[in-house]
Amino acid sequence: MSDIKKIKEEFLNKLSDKLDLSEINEIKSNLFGKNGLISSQFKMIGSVPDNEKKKFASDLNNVKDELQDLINSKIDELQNIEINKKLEKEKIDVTLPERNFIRGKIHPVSQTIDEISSIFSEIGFSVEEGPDVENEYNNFTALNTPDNHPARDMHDTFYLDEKKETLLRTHTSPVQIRTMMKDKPPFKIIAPGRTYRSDSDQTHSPMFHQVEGLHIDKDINMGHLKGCLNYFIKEFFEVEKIKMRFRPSHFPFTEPSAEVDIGYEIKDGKIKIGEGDQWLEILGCGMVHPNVLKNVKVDPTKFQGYAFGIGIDRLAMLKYGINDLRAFFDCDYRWLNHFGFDPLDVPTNYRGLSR
Ligand code: 2NM
Repeated sequence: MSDIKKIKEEFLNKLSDKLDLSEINEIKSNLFGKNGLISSQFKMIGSVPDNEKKKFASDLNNVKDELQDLINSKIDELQNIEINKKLEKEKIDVTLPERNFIRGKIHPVSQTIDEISSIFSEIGFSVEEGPDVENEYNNFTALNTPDNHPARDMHDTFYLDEKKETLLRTHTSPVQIRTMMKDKPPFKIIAPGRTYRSDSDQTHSPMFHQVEGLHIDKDINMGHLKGCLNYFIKEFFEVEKIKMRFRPSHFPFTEPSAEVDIGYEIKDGKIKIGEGDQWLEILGCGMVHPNVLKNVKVDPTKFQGYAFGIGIDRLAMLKYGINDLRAFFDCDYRWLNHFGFDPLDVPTNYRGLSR
């Protein structure tokens, strides 16, 4: 029997056994690898006598094709079996109902902060943040608040040490102080965040939220302040026109200072902002005191501007018809579910500021 025939018989026999993929691959390389049996036969064609060459080559090609086909079909078969096994194991029944899951809600205060940030960012304000734990200097002294000022009293401020050097910030003004100390004017920023005062009743929570704004540049005056606040209130309450009045007031860090009221009325048990003859106090503001600017190394003869402070929690209550402040921070899941905002349901006035 010729070598070619022997190879064929031997391997047809081997391939009739039950083999796994690695065994078949081994046979494949024994035959067709670089020094495989078939490959070696091909190298021998040159030394076959001329009159036998044609038949030798033709037989060799036939055997090669036959064994190759057989091996490839065996490999295919085994791979299919493996794929089917995997499919069987990983089968997903897409007709099953989904598992129960709870989608969280956005807290009304977070929603309101996002809306406020978005409204101010449209007129060029950027958002700054700072720590809740502040030092006495940034919270009071830099803000022209004298040692004997009632806001410094233990009954109003949460101090964190005996010497009254560290405290929980009572407003977000220290963020403005930090920003003015680290950068150069002009400044056009808002600072939203948590603030703390030793106060707790129907309308006061010891932790509450504030947004303060600051615009410092050359030739900024109270007219700019009025225009800015007028724009903000209209945007926030989504009304075309509002009634707004400035009442003289006092803050150590502004001169002159004012409190701002907006007009409203109750119609069908609902509050309407911008109409009626009732007044609602919503913020404090003024022109930044020259002493504050000096404290942060800004020359008050070259730069001046306005600042304002707004309580966020009450704005949220007004806009979204929530009447009990204390429920805000109870973390009652049912309350959150009712008053919270669906993260996937975007309100019409929400300008898409990413959190
Ligand atoms: C208010 C009222 C008036 C205020 C002042 C400053 C700073 F840092 F620029 F001096 N920030 N915020 C300010 C002024 C805050 O809250 C009722």
